[in-house]
Amino acid sequence: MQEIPPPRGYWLPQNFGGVPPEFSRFASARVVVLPVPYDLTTSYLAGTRHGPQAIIDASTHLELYDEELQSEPYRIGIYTLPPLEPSAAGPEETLRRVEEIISWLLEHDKFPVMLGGEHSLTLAPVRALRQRFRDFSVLQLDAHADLRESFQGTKFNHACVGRRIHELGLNLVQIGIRAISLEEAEFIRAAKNLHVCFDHELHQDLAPRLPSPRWQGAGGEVLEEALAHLRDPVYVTVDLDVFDPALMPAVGTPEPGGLDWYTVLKILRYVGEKHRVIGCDVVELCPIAGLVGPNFLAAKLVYKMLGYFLKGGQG
Ligand SMILES: [Mn+2]
Repeated sequence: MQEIPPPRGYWLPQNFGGVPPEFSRFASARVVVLPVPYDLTTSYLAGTRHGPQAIIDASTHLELYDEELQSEPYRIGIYTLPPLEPSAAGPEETLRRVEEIISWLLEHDKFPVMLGGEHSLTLAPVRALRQRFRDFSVLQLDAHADLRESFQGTKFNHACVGRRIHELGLNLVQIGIRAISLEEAEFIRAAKNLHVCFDHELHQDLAPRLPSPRWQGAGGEVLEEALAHLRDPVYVTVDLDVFDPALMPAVGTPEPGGLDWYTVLKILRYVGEKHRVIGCDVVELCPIAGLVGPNFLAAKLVYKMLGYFLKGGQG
């Protein structure tokens, strides 16, 4: 039976960005958004399974012109996949499904953008990219190092994703870290190919009132030093709890402190200018009913990343 198309007009686009049909077809899109509503191993507040849809809903209200880049990044083409069905069988099967889809996207030369869901998902795109690129760096913006060997009975817990990435032999740079265990602190001290920029180091420049001027501007220098550890190409994973929870309260594990909007943008713009970025994800949005600010922040962050990483829609 032939499929009957709906008549033209009067339809609100239900894709990331609310992008018009000519810029949201799979064949011509450079970017493919994969929503993964999964939060099986969440340990504190559950609900990140609602994150991807909240980001897509908020994204339809984005201004698609980027005044900083003076371009319209969506013109590169953004196709949005339907939400991936997580497996009830456990984390490994869900990760396998995501890896399969990301590999398929890479075969079609798409730039993958995964929307989580919990952070354990990041291992899947990283594994898929590893099949294609022998070596790359992973930049992780996060309040947590996620370097535990295992947590609550599984190695595929959100608290272990950094460790799983690192043991693939990839270079890992973490920024914004402000909650770790003793086990993780010892691991960080001993590990190679791992650079951790702690949040408190970034906030040292809050101390210009101290008697010694040597603290002035230290945050910027620390950031620059951390980013110098990245080697091409780069995968970027943003756990939204990297932000100050005053700005981003809608996360499962909020931590006081954290980065502000413009510091995160500065980091991402720098990475897009200096490096070839091969994919990214934004994870851990746990929407709060009636509070749309955090959802919109997450949606705008994704769109800013596309502008930075794909050269304002040119690359
Ligand atoms: Mn985190």
